[in-house]
Amino acid sequence: MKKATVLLLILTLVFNCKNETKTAKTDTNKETTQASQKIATSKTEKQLREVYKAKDTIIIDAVANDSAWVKSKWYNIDQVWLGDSLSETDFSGRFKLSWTNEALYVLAEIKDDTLIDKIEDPLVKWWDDDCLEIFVDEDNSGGEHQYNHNAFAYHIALDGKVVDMSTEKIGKLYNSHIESKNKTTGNTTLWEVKMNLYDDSFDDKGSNTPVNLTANKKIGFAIAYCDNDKSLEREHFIGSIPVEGEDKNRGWIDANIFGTLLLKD
Ligand SMILES: [Ca+2]
Ligand SMILES: [Ca+2]
Ligand SMILES: [Ca+2]
Ligand SMILES: [Ca+2]
Repeated sequence: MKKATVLLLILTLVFNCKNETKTAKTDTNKETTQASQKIATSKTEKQLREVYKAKDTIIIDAVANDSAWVKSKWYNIDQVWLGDSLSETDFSGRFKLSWTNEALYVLAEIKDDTLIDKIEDPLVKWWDDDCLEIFVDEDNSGGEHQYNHNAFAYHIALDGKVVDMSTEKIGKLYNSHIESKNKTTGNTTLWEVKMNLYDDSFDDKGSNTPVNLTANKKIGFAIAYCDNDKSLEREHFIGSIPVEGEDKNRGWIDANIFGTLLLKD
C-alpha cells in the first residue's frame, strides 16, 4: 500500500513537471510570436523606384538647375501619417532622387503656409518644428531600427541640423552624414540634400566609412515632412508611401514600411 502511494506520488510529480515545462514553453513561444508579428525581420518590397546616376556634379545650393534634376521625375509626398485631413494650402510636397558613387541625392519641393523653428535645442522634440525627414535603410533589409542603425530616420531642420535616435536611445546630431541647403520663395521651400549612406555596422562611438554606391543596388527609402504652423506639437506628418494599419507613424521604428530604390546607371 505504502509502495503504491509512493509510486503514485512520483508519477503525479513527473506528470505535473512535464505539464509545467510544456506550459512555460508554450508561453515563451507565444511571446516570441507576438514580438515578431509586431515587426517582421524582413520586408515585403513595395514602391520599387528606379533612380538614375548623376552624370555631372550636383551642387548643393538649393537651385535645381543641375542636369540630374532636369532628367529625374517627381514623386509625391502625399500620405498623411499623422493629423487630420490636409488642405493644399497647408502642405503639399514632392521630391526627386539621384545618386553618385559617394552619395544619394534628394531634391524636395515643399509648399507650406508657415515655417517655424521655435525649439532652440536641436535635440529637444526635433520632430515638432518644421523639418524634412528622410528614412534610409542602406541594404534594404527592413526590420526594426528604433535604437539601432539597421536604418536611419534623419530629421533635417530648417537650419540644416540633422538628428536621429542614437543607440543610447536619445537624439544625436548626425550633421556629418548630410549636406543640405534650403531656400524659400513665397510659400515654397526647395531643399537640396546630399546623403552619405552608412550600413548597419555604424558605431556611434567609433569611426565609420560611408558605403560606396553602385548600380543595381537596392536601398530602403521614404521621405516625409513634419509640418507645424502654430501648435505645440506638429500638426501633420506627411510621407511618401502608404502605411498599413492604424498607427502610420512607424517609419522611425520599422524599416519594413519603407519603399525600395533601385540604383541605375
Ligand atoms: Ca543645385
Ligand atoms: Ca502648414
Ligand atoms: Ca538595414
Ligand atoms: Ca509649417
